Amino acid sequence: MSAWVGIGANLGDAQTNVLDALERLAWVPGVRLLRASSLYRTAPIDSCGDDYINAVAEVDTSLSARALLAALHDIEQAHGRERPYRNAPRTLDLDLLLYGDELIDEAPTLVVPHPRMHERAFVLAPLAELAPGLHIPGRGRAADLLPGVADQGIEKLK
Ligand code: PH2
Ligand code: MG
Ligand code: MG
Repeated sequence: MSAWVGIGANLGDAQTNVLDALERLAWVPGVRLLRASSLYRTAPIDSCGDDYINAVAEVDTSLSARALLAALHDIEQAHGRERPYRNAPRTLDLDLLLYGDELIDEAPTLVVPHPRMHERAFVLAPLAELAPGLHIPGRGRAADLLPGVADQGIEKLK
């Protein structure tokens, strides 16, 4: 199954945390890292603290969506992720954005497509970089959704 993972960090050395997350993702049994986007510096949306570093990755996985999500949480924990309050600054956040074209609603733990991905430049821009034609079930193509979030601050890093 092809799945897309969103990666974000805005505490500590955010860039190193995101790169380390990609490496750890590639090592998860049952997960093959297919490709990763550039890194982006992005203004916090409904959050606070420093700018975020964001990226997305496509994986091929034999894991269920639930097992993949658990593996993502393990990687967050390895980075000392704390959750003092909703959308608090974080050392590392890994979100399951898409799992094939499946619609999954096991709220609040597992909702796919990620419920806010279609309104966030920090997800849509890296997605459109790798797969502009990618279809977000119920929402449309990543590249077509980008103009709707043009007011959100985002800068592609080298
Ligand atoms: N993640 C959030 C809330 N706000 N803003 C940016 N720029 N990047 C994020 O990854 C992000 C956010 C909740 O997970
Ligand atoms: Mg998130
Ligand atoms: Mg998350």
